[in-house]
Amino acid sequence: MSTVGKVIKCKAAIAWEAGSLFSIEEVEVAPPKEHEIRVKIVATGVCRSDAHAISPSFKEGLFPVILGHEGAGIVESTGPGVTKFKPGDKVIPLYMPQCGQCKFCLSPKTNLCEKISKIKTAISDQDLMPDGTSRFTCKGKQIYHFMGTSTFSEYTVVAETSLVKIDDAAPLEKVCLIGCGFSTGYGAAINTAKVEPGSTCAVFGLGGVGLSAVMGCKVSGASRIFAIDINKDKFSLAKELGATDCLNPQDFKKPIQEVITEMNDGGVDFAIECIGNIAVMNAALECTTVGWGTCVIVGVAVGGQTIAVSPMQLIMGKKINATFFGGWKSIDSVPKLVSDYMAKKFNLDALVTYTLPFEKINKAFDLMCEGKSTRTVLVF
Ligand code: PAD
Ligand code: ZN
Ligand code: ZN
Repeated sequence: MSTVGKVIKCKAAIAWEAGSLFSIEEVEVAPPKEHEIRVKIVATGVCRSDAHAISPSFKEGLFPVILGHEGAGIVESTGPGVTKFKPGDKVIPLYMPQCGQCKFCLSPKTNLCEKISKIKTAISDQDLMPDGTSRFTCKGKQIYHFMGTSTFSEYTVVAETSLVKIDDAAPLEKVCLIGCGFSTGYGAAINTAKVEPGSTCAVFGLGGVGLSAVMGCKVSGASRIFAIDINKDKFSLAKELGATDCLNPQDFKKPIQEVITEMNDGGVDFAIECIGNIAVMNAALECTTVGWGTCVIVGVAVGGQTIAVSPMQLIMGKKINATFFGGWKSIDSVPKLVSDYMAKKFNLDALVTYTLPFEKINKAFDLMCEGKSTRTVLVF
C-alpha cells in the first residue's frame, strides 16, 4: 500500500533531554510539504558532533530532538514543486545545503549557504523545517529536527536544497560517511589547508574525521604525515592510511608541539586539528613553521570556549583557517566523492569499525566515547 501523502509511523532515536541516552520510539513522520522530500534512511554514521549536540555543556540544544547528520537513503516521496528527485532515488542528506542562489553559493570563496539554519551559531541547527514547523511527532509532542537532516529516524523529511542524488550502485552503508566525517577531514586537507606535494603535515585526533584528513594529506602528496592521538590503538589504521609518524603526547615530557617542531626542522607546513580541544588547537598552530605554516581547525569546541592566539605568531607568517564540511560545496561535490569512492580513489571501508542494527545506537555512542571505533554505521 502506498505511503505517499500519508503519515508514516516508524522508529527513531529520540534525545528527550541533554545528557540522556537515546530512546527508540515510534514516531509519526508527516508527508513532505512544498520543496521537501521524505527519505527512507538506510544507514547512518554516528559522529562526535551528535554527541556534542546532546552534551549538557552545549547550551543551545533544543529538545526533544532527532539527531543524525551522516546518513544515506532512498527517496520515498516528494512534495509539491520538487523536480530533481523521484521515489527510489539513492540520496545523501546534506547538513550544509547548497541553494545555488545566495551570496555564499554564488561565490567560489566559501561552501557555506545561507539556507543553513542559524548560520551564525554553526552547529546549533537543531531546529525545524524552513516553514518553521516540524515533520516529526512522538507521543503527541513535536520533535525538533537537527541540522536539516535528522538521520536517526527510519524516515526523515529534508528540504530540496539539503539533499543530493548519488550513484544508484553506491553501497549506502559505506557512502553515508560522505555525508559528514569523511568529507570533512578529507576536504580539510585538500580544500582548506590545500596541502601541497612534498609538504609536511600534522593531524591531531584520529577519529573518523582525523583519519580522513590523513587520507587527504596523503592523496595531496605530503611527504611526511605526523598523526597524533592520546589513544595508541588508533595508530595502526593511521599508518595504513598514510601516516608516517604516529605520536602519543603522553609519551613525551615536552609539549607535543615542541616535539614535532624539533623532529621536523622548525615545524610542519600544515597542521589540522580534528578533536575540538582548544589547547590542542593552540598546539597545532604552534607546531607549524614560521613563514607559511597553516593551521586548520576542524574540531568543534563546545561550551563557548575561545582560543587565544599570540599576534606574533601571525606576524611571523603563520595562518589559522577552519572548515565546515571540509569546504565542499555540497550538491556539486558529494556525488563526485561517491563516484571517487566507487572508483576506489580512497578507502572509506577502513573507517567503518562496526556496522550495527539501528536499535544499538547507544552502544554506537559508547564505542565512540570509549575510543573503540573510528565510525559505527547503524543500519535500519
Ligand atoms: P572522534 O571522537 O571519533 O575522534 C577524536 C579523536 O581525538 C579520538 O581518537 C581521541 O582519542 C582523540 N583525542 C581526544 N583528545 C585528544 C588530545 N588531547 N590529544 C590528541 N588526541 C586526542 O571524533 P570525530 O572524528 O567524529 O570528530 C572530530 C571533531 O571534528 C569533533 O569535534 C567533531 O565535532 C568535529 C567535526 N567538525 C565538522 C566540521 O564541519 N567542522 C564536521 C564533523 C565533525
Ligand atoms: Zn559530523
Ligand atoms: Zn545558498
